[in-house]
Amino acid sequence: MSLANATIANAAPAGTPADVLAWVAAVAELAQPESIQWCDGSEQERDLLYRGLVDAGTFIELDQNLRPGCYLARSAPSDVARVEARTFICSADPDDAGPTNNWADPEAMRSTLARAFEGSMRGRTLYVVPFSMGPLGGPISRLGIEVTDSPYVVVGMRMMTRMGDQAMARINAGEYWVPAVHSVGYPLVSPDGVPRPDVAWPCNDEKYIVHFPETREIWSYGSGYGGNALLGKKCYALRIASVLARDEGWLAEHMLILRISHADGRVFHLTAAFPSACGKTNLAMLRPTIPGWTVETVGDDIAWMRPGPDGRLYAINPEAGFFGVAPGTSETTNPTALHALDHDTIFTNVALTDDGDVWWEGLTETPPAHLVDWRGLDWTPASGRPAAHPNSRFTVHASQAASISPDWEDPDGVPVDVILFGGRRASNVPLISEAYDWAHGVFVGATVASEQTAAAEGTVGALRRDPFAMLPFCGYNMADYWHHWLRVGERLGDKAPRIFAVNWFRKGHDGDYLWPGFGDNSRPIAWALRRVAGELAAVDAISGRLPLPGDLNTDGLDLADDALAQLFALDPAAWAAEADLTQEYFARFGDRLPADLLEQLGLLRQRIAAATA
Ligand code: OXD
Ligand code: MN
Repeated sequence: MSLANATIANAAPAGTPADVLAWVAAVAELAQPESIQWCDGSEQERDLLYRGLVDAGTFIELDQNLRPGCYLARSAPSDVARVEARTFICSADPDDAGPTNNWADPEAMRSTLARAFEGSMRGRTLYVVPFSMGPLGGPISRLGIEVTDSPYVVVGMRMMTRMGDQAMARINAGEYWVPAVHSVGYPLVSPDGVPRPDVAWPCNDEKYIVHFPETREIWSYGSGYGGNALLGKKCYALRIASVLARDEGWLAEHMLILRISHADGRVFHLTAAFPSACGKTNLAMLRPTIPGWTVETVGDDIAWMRPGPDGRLYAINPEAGFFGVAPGTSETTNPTALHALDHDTIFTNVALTDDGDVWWEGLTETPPAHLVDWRGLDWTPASGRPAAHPNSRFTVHASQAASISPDWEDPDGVPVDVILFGGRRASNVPLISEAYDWAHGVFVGATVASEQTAAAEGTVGALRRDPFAMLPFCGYNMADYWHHWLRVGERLGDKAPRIFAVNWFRKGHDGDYLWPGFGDNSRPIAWALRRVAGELAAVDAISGRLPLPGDLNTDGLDLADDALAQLFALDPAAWAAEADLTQEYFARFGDRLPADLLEQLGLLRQRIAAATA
């Protein structure tokens, strides 16, 4: 028995199943950590990890009077975001990954990973992190184990998942679990035994975020940041779970979940998919500006949805925390998120104030006169560069949001009434429209796009498609995923949620935004809910069903005279051009494209022709 095996046998809690022991032993044999720690999720364990992170210089303790329990981490400048170009789907057949994923040959990738991971944890501790995605023991929830050499990842997983003993107990009892292996790729001892000092944010220039959908495994190397490293989030809850969901008849989606109630006692649940940078966290913590409605947060990023015993679709939030973008979060844009961060929060790559607090662009109108920026450099308003990294983040337990719903941990989930799809569209797409039926809703989701606004992203005005906001997150062929959505809809029949398209970002002739957004997004949402409740009629139009004049509550809004007309304007010529682009885009999926979506394109063309005539 190797030394690694001996350490495992000593340290593994009694009752650890043989398959878990063998897997941890195999990873340890490959990565050669100095020691192994089986995490229990306790507060004592957390306190020790936090202390170690402070001692290592990874965590800076913030002023404990201003921000009790809060810490700041600064990543390496080369490790600040998810790396989509280094994210791989390794299915046996490239067509099973499809044209929107980076495919790599599974056998070749296994050799590459074996080389990268060999000795990658030398001199470090390998942490074994058992976790549940979703409330422990819930029928929609799933288990996993991440092994990682990053204590920052362990404390992040502790915030973002149900991590520790209780998850392990279920694995010990024989429940299904997904293995996830992570290394920052910065060994502290060379192959010939020479030690080197650690750095505050260890990582590697070579990065691999790898998914094996057939064996349902995750391997991540070289990054310590966010979704690259907290493997329960995008890697498991979206890429691997989308494959589980396809095989088992449910949906793993990049969607927030809201509970919306009216003073008259009616309660609705809504899920919504938006590409990154469309204000999803703000919507997840929406404060309605119209009377009578109350919004509570069930989830801010991911929804797992399954048909329930009554035939309706039920959603859980598989996560336990929020990993949100800090810049732009303020008392006006999202007071709920802001106050969730008053205590017990991990900040990454925000700026540090002179009194030991945090700051980011947008937090206050006037920046402080002096800061230490996200790279640890002195900063003043004259520095001419952001003080916080634009993708700087907070990691906080969901229960700290005042808006959190009493339902948020219901293991059975909440029944979904409405699904929203939104992109960032300066033109064409109205503020809100309702899909004609489920298949039309799938077409709407499949064609979600944002208009590129910066030349760096490509041609300004060109459409960047982000189907179902799942472009970087679907673990298999996107066309098969659309098939799957169509099948789920058939099964739900008339119990299916109603689908709506929204666009908060439409611009007027003068180039300014037409809609105030934020809390006023409650207005089109209230229209959708009243449609579902059967209270309102609608008018059939090119993109879907639109509100009748007067049905969208605009009381108290200071809109320009023709703003509403512009927000709902549908130009047949522009829609015809967009239909041509959709046809080109669909062609990428070849004969795997569902016939129903081509049919929907045909129906769209008919509506355009009718509006032109
Ligand atoms: C996220 C994303 O970080 O979708 O949640 O990019
Ligand atoms: Mn997301």
